[in-house]
Amino acid sequence: MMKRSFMQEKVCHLMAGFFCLLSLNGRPWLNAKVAEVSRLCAKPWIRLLLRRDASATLFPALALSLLTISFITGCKQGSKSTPPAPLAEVQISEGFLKVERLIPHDKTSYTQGLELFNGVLIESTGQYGQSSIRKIDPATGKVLSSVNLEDRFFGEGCTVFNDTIYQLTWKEQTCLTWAADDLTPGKTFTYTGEGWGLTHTDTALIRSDGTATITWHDPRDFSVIKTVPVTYNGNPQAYLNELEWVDGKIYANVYQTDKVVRIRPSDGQIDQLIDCSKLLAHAQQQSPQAEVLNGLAYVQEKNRWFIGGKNWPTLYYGELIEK
Ligand SMILES: [Ca+2]
Repeated sequence: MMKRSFMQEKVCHLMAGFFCLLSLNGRPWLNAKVAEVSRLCAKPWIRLLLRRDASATLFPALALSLLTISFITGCKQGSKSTPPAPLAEVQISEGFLKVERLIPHDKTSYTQGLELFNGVLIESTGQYGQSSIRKIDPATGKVLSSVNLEDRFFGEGCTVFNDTIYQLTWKEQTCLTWAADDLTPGKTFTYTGEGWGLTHTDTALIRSDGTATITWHDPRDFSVIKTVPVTYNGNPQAYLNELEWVDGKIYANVYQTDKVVRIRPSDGQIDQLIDCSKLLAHAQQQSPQAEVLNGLAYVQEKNRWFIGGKNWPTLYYGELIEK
């Protein structure tokens, strides 16, 4: 529908009101006024309109039609001119891991990436001179195979895409790749910025870098597809670390906290906080060397999670429960 100007709309309303008034012509208290106006009008067509016999039949119909049109178009105009409603505040839910099983974990393993692939946990570990990529039996925690990285690399997040493990490095701006079945090294890619966490969708890799921005990469050449700023209650949320993509949302543990956040990838807003403070407390009870929470692996077919941390002696397996 063509948009009318402000003046056109006002004229429409005035005309509707005018005809409404005329439709009441015939009532004694208006007769005198209408007759007076009629005499004063210079325009013959207005005098015609003000004739009492015409107003008795024609004007009510005209008035009703114009008021109806005016009302309908006025409503539509109103809806167009109403400023867009502010974004509804994100309802941030809370959750926790209902632990069902404890799995032993190498407490010298500085966990930087964790993901389940074909029933085996893939873990990336960090620290210069100690970094590795390894495969772990999720039932026993036993290390099935492990390959050390060159001393110049500090291992970070990892994910498996098309049977290839992608492993970030912290400041080396290098993404290493490995064959998922036997850890044979593959080609490497470069990127700008730091490497922290890594996960993937059906078509892209998603990287965190310690800032409040996450970056989508093309798995074929690691070129940047897009970036999304992440916010919590409208404020930038930095220190996003290990990642996990589950049912169209990104889970990230926040460095130096015992929280996991759930991020909407469409706009980067955090819509859930998962409290892992009890896990950290338990891990530190078992081993004083246990550092921060870092490690999320989702078990799709069972809707369960493995959650771990740097140098934690235990991996925690269970269900995420929303409070
Ligand atoms: Ca992960």
